[in-house]
Amino acid sequence: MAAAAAAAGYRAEEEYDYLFKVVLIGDSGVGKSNLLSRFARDEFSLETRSTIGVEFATKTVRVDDRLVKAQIWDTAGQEI
Ligand SMILES: Nc1nc2c(ncn2[C@@H]2O[C@H](COP(=O)(O)OP(=O)(O)OP(=O)(O)O)[C@@H](O)[C@H]2O)c(=O)[nH]1
Ligand SMILES: [Mg+2]
Repeated sequence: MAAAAAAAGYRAEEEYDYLFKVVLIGDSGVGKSNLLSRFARDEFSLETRSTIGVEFATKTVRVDDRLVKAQIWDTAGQEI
């Protein structure tokens, strides 16, 4: 199955050459969550709720011939 997929030019979803782990920090309302949603899902919302705790998204991009996986944490800027 894996060999057949490789022969057909497909790569498994979890496959990557490099893994980048990124943490977004900054004051509340500066746009961290929207920066992430734009990058991960190409979405933007004018009415975003303040993040509570931490959220998480991943996206794998091809850079030249390498697969780079970005694993991004989106923290809450709001002081409690
Ligand atoms: N016009 C404009 N509004 C933006 C932009 N980025 C974010 N916003 C708006 O700013 C508000 C706050 O954005 P968030 O992405 O929730 O900010 P945040 O940094 O995640 O805030 P916390 O989760 O509270 O830390 C939302 O109403 C967004 O729609 C931008 O590039 N342009
Ligand atoms: Mg947020």
